[in-house]
Amino acid sequence: MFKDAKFVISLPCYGDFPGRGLPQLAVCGRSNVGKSSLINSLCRRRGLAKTSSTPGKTRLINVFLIDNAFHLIDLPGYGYAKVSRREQQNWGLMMSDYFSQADELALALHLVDIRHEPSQQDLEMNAYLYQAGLPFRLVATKSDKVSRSQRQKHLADIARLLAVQPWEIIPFSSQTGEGRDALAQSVYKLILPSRS
Ligand SMILES: Nc1nc2c(ncn2[C@@H]2O[C@H](COP(=O)(O)OP(=O)(O)OP(=O)(O)O)[C@@H](O)[C@H]2O)c(=O)[nH]1
Ligand SMILES: [Mg+2]
Repeated sequence: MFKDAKFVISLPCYGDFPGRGLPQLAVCGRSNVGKSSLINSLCRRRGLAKTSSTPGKTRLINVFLIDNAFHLIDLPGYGYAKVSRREQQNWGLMMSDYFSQADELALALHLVDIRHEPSQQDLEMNAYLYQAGLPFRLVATKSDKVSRSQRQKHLADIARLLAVQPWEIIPFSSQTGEGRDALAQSVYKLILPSRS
């Protein structure tokens, strides 16, 4: 688990980020998949990242400083049907702006909902991460919502569509805390090997 977390800044455009230099952990995924909840859960701080049952809550790039060691980047979610075309284009620009300039990006966490087959946009996000050669881990959120017997089938479907092995996907629940320690550990191992 992370010991200390501070909110740093909200950015409409990553190019403006003044705090360069530290390694970064980026969190991406569909709107409402549970990105902000996962951040709060990893940091054990309820209101750190704003969560909402209404999708599309996080429209800016939010940056947090974790353990004075790395930046955690909460990226705005995709796939929310009710946003205008203009906002969708704006989202695309924000993401390409981020991924093209984030030289310090050490690991991306791609979140998908364990209950659903990955969407077209999940596939596109996955293809983008592969093509850009970015190191990423898949996290299957809301694992409390599927029964034990359903879980393996859902993980196998996600793995097949997103071209990873089922055991590489981390099941996660911000409600029960499942996956939290495993995820925090692998984050530390991958982005700060000297500390773990
Ligand atoms: N049961 C359950 N609900 C969850 C879990 N994680 C998130 N939720 C719920 O899902 C909804 C969306 O969560 P957020 O964390 O705001 O999702 P987000 O991905 O940050 O959404 P955007 O900011 O819109 O992109 C909220 O109602 C959460 O309470 C989980 O692990 N289990
Ligand atoms: Mg959010």
